[in-house]
Amino acid sequence: MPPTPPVIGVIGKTNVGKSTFFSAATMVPARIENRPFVTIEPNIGVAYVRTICPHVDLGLPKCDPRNSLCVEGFRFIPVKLLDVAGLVKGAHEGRGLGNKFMDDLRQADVLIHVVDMSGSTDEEGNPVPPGTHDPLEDILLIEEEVDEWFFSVIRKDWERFARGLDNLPLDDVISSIAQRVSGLSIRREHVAKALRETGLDRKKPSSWSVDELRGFIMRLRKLSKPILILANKMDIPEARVNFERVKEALPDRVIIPASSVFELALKKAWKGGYVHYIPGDSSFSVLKPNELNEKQRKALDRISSFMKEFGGTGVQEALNRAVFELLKMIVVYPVEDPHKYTDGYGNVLPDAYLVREGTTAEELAYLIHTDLGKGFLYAVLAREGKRVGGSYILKDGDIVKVVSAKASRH
Ligand SMILES: Nc1nc2c(ncn2[C@@H]2O[C@H](COP(=O)(O)OP(=O)(O)OP(=O)(O)O)[C@@H](O)[C@H]2O)c(=O)[nH]1
Ligand SMILES: [Mg+2]
Repeated sequence: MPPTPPVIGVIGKTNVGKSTFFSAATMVPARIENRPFVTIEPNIGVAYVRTICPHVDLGLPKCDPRNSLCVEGFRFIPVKLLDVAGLVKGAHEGRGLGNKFMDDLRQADVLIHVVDMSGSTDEEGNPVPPGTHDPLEDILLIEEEVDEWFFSVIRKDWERFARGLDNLPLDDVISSIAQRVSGLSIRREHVAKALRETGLDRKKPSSWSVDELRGFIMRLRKLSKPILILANKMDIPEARVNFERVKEALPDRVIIPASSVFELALKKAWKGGYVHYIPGDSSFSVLKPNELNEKQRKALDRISSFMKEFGGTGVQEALNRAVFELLKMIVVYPVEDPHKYTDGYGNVLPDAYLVREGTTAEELAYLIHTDLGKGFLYAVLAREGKRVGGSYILKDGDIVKVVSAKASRH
């Protein structure tokens, strides 16, 4: 089965711009208002990560994408985006809209934490003058809520479960824990890594103290749901000094300056045919200057100077870095004909697969089709014209033909 797209969960305090970010990224209209708790049911949509399409450096005139899009030489590959209800302090205990909404995050592989960097919403999400609320407080508070929720879900009935693990072989301990937490999209390798890194007694899990268990679960959270910080509302002047301060306070975190309203406005202008803009570009051009009124012209000018300063609106960059940097995924292109880079029907580079770093050629064969995997003989790297074995570790941008004893048209 072709890889399922990664799931990005959008989290944040209420009224910080989560739905605006979601709409800007997916073009799915979501309710946006300047008051707390507008979103109640999660919005689900398709967003895209952007990479350079190999047809460009191969010198091919075009490609025929099937599971993705190619826009002027940029390949856009789908990912699933989830916009959930806003959080407030105490959410994991049911405050605000509480637990149910955190449960929507179970399926997420990575989280984008939208923060109102301008400080124009108070602790409860009510509008206040810009610069009067500290966004750093929000970041710590909301992430603590996520951690507490994670802890309480896994901790439930843990003692009894742990007693059953005592004296099992390590492999079985890992598998049992992995199975127990699989509903939170935690994979086996996360469990193995968290166990290794925390150095807990694997022979006697029932002896772990609550603090040790907490340490283990916090490690699991960081591995299975890494969090990128979207410094939103950077178009409001007060946001800048906050941004610098937050960056200094959290030097190890990925923090992307962004304006979701600007990205949303640009996408609307593009839909209306007013501008030429490819999501993720650092600039755009105006197509119908004479059809714009004064207000629209001014708005586009503001967006343009913001993009000049920050290198874009930040929305596409956040999606890309969440998937490529935090989730460590790469893009590979399966083909049938390694000379023409086509599938069996002559489509050029039809598929772009997002796979985890470390995926092997044989694993890719299984992703294309189970039969291809079962009969795997070798793979051909189309760019290099080179044969590789099943244990070859794929690299970003590889174009791969799988040769199998059980040939299958895909
Ligand atoms: N200036 C500015 N305002 C923004 C930005 N993003 C969102 N907003 C405004 O912030 C307010 C809240 O936006 P929403 O997208 O509804 O926020 P939310 O986080 O989904 O809110 P809830 O669903 O109620 O928790 C709206 O008035 C948006 O127009 C931004 O980048 N810049
Ligand atoms: Mg919302």
